[in-house]
Amino acid sequence: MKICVLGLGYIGLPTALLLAAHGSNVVGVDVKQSVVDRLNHGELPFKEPGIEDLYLRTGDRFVARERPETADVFLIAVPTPLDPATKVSNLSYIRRAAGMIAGHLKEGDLVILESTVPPGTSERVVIPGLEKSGIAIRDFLYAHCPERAIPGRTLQEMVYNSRIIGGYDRDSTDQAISLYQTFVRGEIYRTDARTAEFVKLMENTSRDVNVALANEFAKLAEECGINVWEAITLANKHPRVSILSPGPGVGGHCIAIDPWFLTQNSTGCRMVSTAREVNDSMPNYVLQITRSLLYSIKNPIISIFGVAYKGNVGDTRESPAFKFIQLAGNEGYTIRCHDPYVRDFPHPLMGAADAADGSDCLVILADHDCFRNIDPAELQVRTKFVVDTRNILDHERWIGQGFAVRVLGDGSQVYPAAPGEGILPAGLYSPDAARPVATPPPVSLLTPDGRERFL
Ligand code: SAJ
Repeated sequence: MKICVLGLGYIGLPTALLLAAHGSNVVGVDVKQSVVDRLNHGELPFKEPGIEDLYLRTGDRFVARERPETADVFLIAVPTPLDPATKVSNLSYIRRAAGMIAGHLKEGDLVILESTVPPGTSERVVIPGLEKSGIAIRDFLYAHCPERAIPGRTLQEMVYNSRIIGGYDRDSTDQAISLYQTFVRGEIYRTDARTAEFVKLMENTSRDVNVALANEFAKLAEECGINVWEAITLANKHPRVSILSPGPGVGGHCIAIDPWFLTQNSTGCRMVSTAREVNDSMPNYVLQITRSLLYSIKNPIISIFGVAYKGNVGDTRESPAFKFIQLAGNEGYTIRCHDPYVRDFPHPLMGAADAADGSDCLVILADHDCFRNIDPAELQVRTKFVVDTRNILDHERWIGQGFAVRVLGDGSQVYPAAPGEGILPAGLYSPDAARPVATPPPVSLLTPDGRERFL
């Protein structure tokens, strides 16, 4: 079996390598010559656990090219970006891939779309593009098999996650299932192409809405004098509750984008777009926290730790760090960035010690595990402020080194602390003593014995 995989990015390349490692002859196609050249010299364009070993297991069954060739199966895994101005999907890469395949399509070939697309794209865009070959659908096979693997665990999830396979017809679904069964160990569920498109978008939209809920809980907890992290842990003890974690915003190439694919043709849906707004507002919220610490420090320097869109990955696509950096820059702050996972970033990246040197506030944006081990005693900062948006630092250790720690979503400390005295509660702070100049309004709580207590 010869398979052509179009798009050698975070999904296409691992999929191509898995297919090759399980016995198929695979031609990986990418329009970027640099990617093709690097791969043909044994160099992988990005990091992902296990990918180098997998590449070695493909032997001579994987080769990279700039153009597709005649094959039995074509698999499309190209980007589907969002036009930021209109919030409408840009399907140009999909159209181009379909056009390239049309030049090589034969009767009986199978074409699979893995890229995430708005509902109806297979019928309205991809299949008509393939039919430009002169071969009508039913004389070739077509299925949409949306990818579901999470960056950082891509290979494991590609093998062990369940898959949804939506064929144009029964034969298409059967053939696609046979192909995925060569390497997928999870369950494979059958449906039609349009439902598969919709299911994928529902999955990511549901995650986005749930992160937005966690972010709103964080803001509410601060207003109520509660530590949201403790509250979420307790709420999640309920057998039917599973609240996600707040953070500086939602990034990545999927969850920040896919909800718009679902609603782009709709006129009456509000919850999905509201969740997007909530998540998109989080960098502003983190800046507000940072500003409240720094507002009277002259020419403040802030050090951002973690510019990747989430922990333990080097991917910065749609990272909330971009918006935070832009807003902080507009504020006049000098910005330093540190991220041990990221290779390319428009802002210069520095080592942890250099980034922190002379800084007035460390802002933790991505929850890289290695940040847990940073020794605050080794950082030569000017002012000992740290904003932890992921609740990952060992706060006692930082406090022990004289830092004032402000944790996103933690409004639990009623009395203010200066640097060296503990976790800073929500509120505005004077720069020298880091004491609130405006304390949060009193909050009344009912104690377990039914008495009212004012914070
Ligand atoms: N995030 C939070 N709090 C959380 C969870 C996530 O703030 O509790 C943030 C992350 O920091 C990140 C963003 O959300 O900025 C998205 O991260 P993620 O880990 O939730 O998801 P992705 O984008 O890495 O991968 C998602 C996955 N989808 C689902 O879990 C439903 C993955 O399975 C998909 O294959 C992938 O999108 C995709 O390519 O569509």
